[in-house]
Parts: sequence; C-alpha cells; structure tokens
Amino acid sequence: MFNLILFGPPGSGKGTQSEKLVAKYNLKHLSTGDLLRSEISAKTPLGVEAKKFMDKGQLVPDEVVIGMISSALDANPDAAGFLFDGFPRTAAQAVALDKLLELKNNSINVMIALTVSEEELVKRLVKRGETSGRTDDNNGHVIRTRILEYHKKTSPVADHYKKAKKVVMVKGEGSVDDIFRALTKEIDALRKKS
Ligand code: B4P
Repeated sequence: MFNLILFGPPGSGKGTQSEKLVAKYNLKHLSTGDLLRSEISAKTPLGVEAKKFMDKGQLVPDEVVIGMISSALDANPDAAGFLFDGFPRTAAQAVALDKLLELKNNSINVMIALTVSEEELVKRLVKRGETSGRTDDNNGHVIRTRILEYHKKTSPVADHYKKAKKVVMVKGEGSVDDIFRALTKEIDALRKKS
C-alpha cells in the first residue's frame, strides 16, 4: 500500500493536484472537504452541522472528520493506497489517522507539503469564489479566517510527520502541470526506494 498526505494551506492546490495524482497512481482519493460538501448538498444532520463552521472559515470538529475518514477507510478494503487531501488538519486528526492505519497494519509513507505565498493563496481563492458558488470563497474575511486557522491549528501537523522524517516540500506556484511533474518526481523516487 502507498499512503500519501497532500498538505498545504487553503488554495494551495491540494484538490487540483490530487485529481491528477489519483489517476496516475491508482490511489483512492479521500478529501474531507469534498466529503463534507456532499453531506451539505444532501442536507444530512452532519452536513447541516458542518456548514455552520465551514461558512465561517473555521475547521469542522475533529470527531466529525475522523469518523468520516474511518468509515471511508472501512469502505475501501481493497484500495492500493490512499491519497489524503485536506486531512489531517489538526494534531489530534494526525494521531487518529496514524492509529486507524496501524489497525490495518499500515502507515503514512509520505506527506508532501505544497508551499505557496499568502498573496497567491488569497488571489486564487477570490478568483474561484467568482465562479464556484462556494460560500467560503466569496468573502475576504472568511478567506483570512481559513488562513489563520491553518497557521494556528494545521501547520503543527507537519511537525508531527517531520519527527518521523516523512515530510517533503514542493513549491506549489507555477503552472498546474509543472507542479504535477515536481510531485511525481518525488513520489516516483520514494516508490522506487520502498
Ligand atoms: P478544502 O475543501 O480542503 O479546500 P481548500 O483548502 O480550500 O483548497 P485546496 O488546497 O484543495 O485548493 P484547490 O486545489 O481547490 O477545505 C474547505 C473547508 O472544509 C475548510 O475551510 C474546513 O472548514 C473544512 N474542512 C475540510 N477538511 C477538514 C478537516 N480535516 N478538518 C476540519 N475541517 C475541514 O485550489 C484552489 C484554487 O486555486 C482553485 O480555483 C484552483 O483552480 C486554483 N489553482 C490550483 N492550482 C493552481 C496553480 N498552480 N496556479 C493557479 N491557480 C491554481
């Protein structure tokens, strides 16, 4: 199994690159953002609760997203590997993910962290907000809250995997294809070694 975390601040291109990576490496894509948005569209009790946090740019409570990931892992026993996109986003989620994988005699192979300047992040999210209909993209205050939440609660997740020497940094600025090439170069080198 090959398990990869694609990490980075909001708007760093995790969703964009994940789509290309899962196609190339036959991984199961687990995006907590996408899972939450489909709960919201289906108006489930979980979705109604999550929307209150997402609309403000805040993180959804840990127990909600950990439960979603646990069910998704159980629902895909034959996956060749998982690409975690937007998860883990807090230290508690990272600890929970390690435990869930350990129960399946598995672990994270690598965390790839996309680095993008704050100015570029805001530019991308505002641009997407013009067309996406995403309520968390069309308000400058909400975008700033998401970036603050990232610095406060999410960036410590990288330290968790740095301790295990599992973090690789890749520049997330430039064309989508150039960034994809840089990501595949790192992944191919790692897969050769393992
Ligand atoms: P997510 O759905 O994870 O989304 P994101 O962080 O906004 O974006 P991403 O980094 O995937 O950027 P994308 O490729 O789309 O989170 C949304 C919300 O869900 C969170 O705020 C939180 O409330 C909640 N949530 C999700 N997971 C959670 C968890 N684990 N715990 C708690 N809460 C959770 O790219 C953004 C834009 O940039 C796109 O328009 C794209 O086209 C553009 N772009 C991409 N690459 C580019 C490039 N190279 N050049 C120019 N533009 C580019």
